[in-house]
Amino acid sequence: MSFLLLLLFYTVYSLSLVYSVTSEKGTYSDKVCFRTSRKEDPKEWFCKEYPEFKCESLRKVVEYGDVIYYRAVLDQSKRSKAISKDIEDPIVRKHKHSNNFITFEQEIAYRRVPKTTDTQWPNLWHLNGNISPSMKVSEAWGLGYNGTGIIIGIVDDGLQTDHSDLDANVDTTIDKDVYDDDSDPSPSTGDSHGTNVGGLVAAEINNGDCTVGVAHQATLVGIRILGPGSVTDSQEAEALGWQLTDIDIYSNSWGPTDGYGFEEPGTMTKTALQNGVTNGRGGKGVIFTWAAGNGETKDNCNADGYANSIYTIAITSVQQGENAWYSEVCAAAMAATYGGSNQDQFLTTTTTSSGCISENVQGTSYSTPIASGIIALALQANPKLTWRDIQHLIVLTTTKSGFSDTYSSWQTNGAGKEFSQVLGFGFMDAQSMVTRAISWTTVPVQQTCSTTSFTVSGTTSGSSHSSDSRAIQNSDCSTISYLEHVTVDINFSYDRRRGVTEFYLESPDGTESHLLHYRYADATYYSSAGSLNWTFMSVHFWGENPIGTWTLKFKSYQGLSAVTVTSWSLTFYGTTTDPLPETDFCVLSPCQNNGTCSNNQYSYSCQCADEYSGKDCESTATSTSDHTTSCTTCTAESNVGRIVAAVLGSVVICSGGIIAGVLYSKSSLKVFPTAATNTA
Ligand SMILES: *[C@@H]1O[C@H](CO)[C@@H](O)[C@H](O)[C@H]1NC(C)=O
Ligand SMILES: *[C@@H]1O[C@H](CO)[C@@H](O)[C@H](O)[C@H]1NC(C)=O
Ligand SMILES: *[C@@H]1O[C@H](CO)[C@@H](O)[C@H](O)[C@H]1NC(C)=O
Ligand SMILES: CC(=O)N[C@H]1CO[C@H](CO)[C@@H](O)[C@@H]1O
Repeated sequence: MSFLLLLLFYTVYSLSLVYSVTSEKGTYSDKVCFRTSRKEDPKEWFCKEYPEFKCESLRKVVEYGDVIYYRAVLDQSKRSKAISKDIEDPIVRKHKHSNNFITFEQEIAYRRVPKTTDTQWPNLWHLNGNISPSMKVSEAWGLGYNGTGIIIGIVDDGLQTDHSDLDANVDTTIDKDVYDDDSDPSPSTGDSHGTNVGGLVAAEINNGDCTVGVAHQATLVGIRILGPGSVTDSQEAEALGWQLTDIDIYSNSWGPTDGYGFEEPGTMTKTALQNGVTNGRGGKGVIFTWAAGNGETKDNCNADGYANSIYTIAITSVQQGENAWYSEVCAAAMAATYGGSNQDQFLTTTTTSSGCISENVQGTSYSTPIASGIIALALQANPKLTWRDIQHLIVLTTTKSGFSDTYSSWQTNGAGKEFSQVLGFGFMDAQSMVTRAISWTTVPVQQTCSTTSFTVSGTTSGSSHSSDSRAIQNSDCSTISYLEHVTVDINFSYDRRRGVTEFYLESPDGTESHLLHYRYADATYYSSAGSLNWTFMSVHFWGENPIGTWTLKFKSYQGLSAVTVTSWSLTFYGTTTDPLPETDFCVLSPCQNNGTCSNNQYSYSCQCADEYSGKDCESTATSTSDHTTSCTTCTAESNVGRIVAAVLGSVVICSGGIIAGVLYSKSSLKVFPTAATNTA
């Protein structure tokens, strides 16, 4: 087969990961999903009228407003021929046009895999070990946050609920095996991935056992979605909406196969994600964290419709000094945490058969639960946070932190925020995140604007790029001045090798986001001509104003194909007013007790209360974590309550070494000229 030839052709191929082609097409399952226009509950009529289905299998899968999907399973025992994997079932064909149903469809099962890597290099890693930079998790614990009260669903290949390092934190009364449709999420023999993930989130502390989770007092709920076979849309939708009234965070370290393909959630799963952020957590929205994938910089997470959803938070990994070797190019990635690496250290976590493992614990599968744990600490610090508050908090409190990006250079976007094509806004800092969470003001309501579809009919020639620029006028999008996500629908075709297609989007501020770049495996497996209509998502324009000229550049890697863009359109998400709250950064400052501070993002001022003057606040502030220390006096002559050091996007240090918060503004402030004023 041509694969070996292409191996030589694509000389950069590394044998560290072996791809097996599983079909993007999927196979017919025994499940049928429907929507009905009948008013009565299907429980009253479906079984009676459709005896070809297992009666007890009927259930509601997802309900979002008046959109309700039900699922039923074909009964093999009532038929002589086995259900075919290749063709639509005759029973489905017979009923699909019945007036009872708005839709009636046999589900296709797709292959979904854990986001792990498989190499051999035993090593050890300790969460709170001596590593720089640090994710500052123990500092967040020191501030009193440990995840208590937060419920985290581990959506994976199961969870060993009686593991001695997890059992005290597991709630087995609301857990679920969606894959086998029963109430026990215990994994099959050999499936330890979900148990590895669970330990990183919430393994117990101080029990003399294995490891400790980032949110070691949080509650875990096992939701099994992965097993030996494929899974359907309704199963994924059920898993991502399971116990929506209780669960705060759904931690997802799985998805389509890495390396090649374009796969996205089905209609029901998309509805479940939107329902989760709309109706979960009492209307504040649940948090869906998602592993960005391990396809290395030879893959692009934008081809993974789960990671590139605006409703999920895609998390990638760092190793010492740079992005992890397996991290993908990812315009949808918001942030990174340590994910373990055979090039430095593996992580350590719980595993099945009541074990403890560090060998091979590397992958975005493992950086994602660490992020879920950090988010749990922030939700504990401020339970009012919405799903979008969490995304804004991540943008504000993650920074480059000295990590280089092995694919390209870091850039600064038009809102002054540094980002990388691989690492998003950078490395998560639990202390910053909880500190900023405490005094967070809910961001303004989300606005959206969509452009009409721009028709292009531009084709690339050779290796040079073609482009199409469109001006967005104020009248096109008057509701958004501060961007969050940008999605781009592109309808394109290629005359050969899909994976050589590349897309770059440039904003009016000149920020360039790599929506798609050369993916050698996709170019290998999809070698003939074709076309695709795909939605790409980027977080890189966060904080920018959408008004101005947007340019879509397209090309084919080394001119190996001719890429044609037929049409494209943009959808902007964001807010009308500045989402950054005018928070008092000195809220934790000891000076606060006897004065007031105010901040408008460009300048900062503090004022002592009338009766306090003459003594220096710094003298009583002893350590950065000692926030309860307070001064009784303050004076104009000293640095009372004043920011003494702050770099854009970094922690603000107030006088006395007190960390007051994280500064994010449009102009980079290094010096704070406004001295404390004294009324005395
Ligand atoms: C966890 O945090 C809560 C709230 O701050 C606190 O009451 C509890 O003692 C903490 N538990 C542990 C084991 O640290
Ligand atoms: C998308 O492109 C294909 C050809 O590549 C074309 O047939 C189809 O009409 C296009 N659709 C839209 C909405 O532009
Ligand atoms: C392409 O995708 C967009 C967004 O999902 C959709 O609105 C449009 O109808 C699609 N076009 C085609 C030709 O499928
Ligand atoms: C007005 C005011 O808040 N005064 C406080 C100044 O700080 C001391 C020490 O913490 C407090 O006891 C006062 O109440």
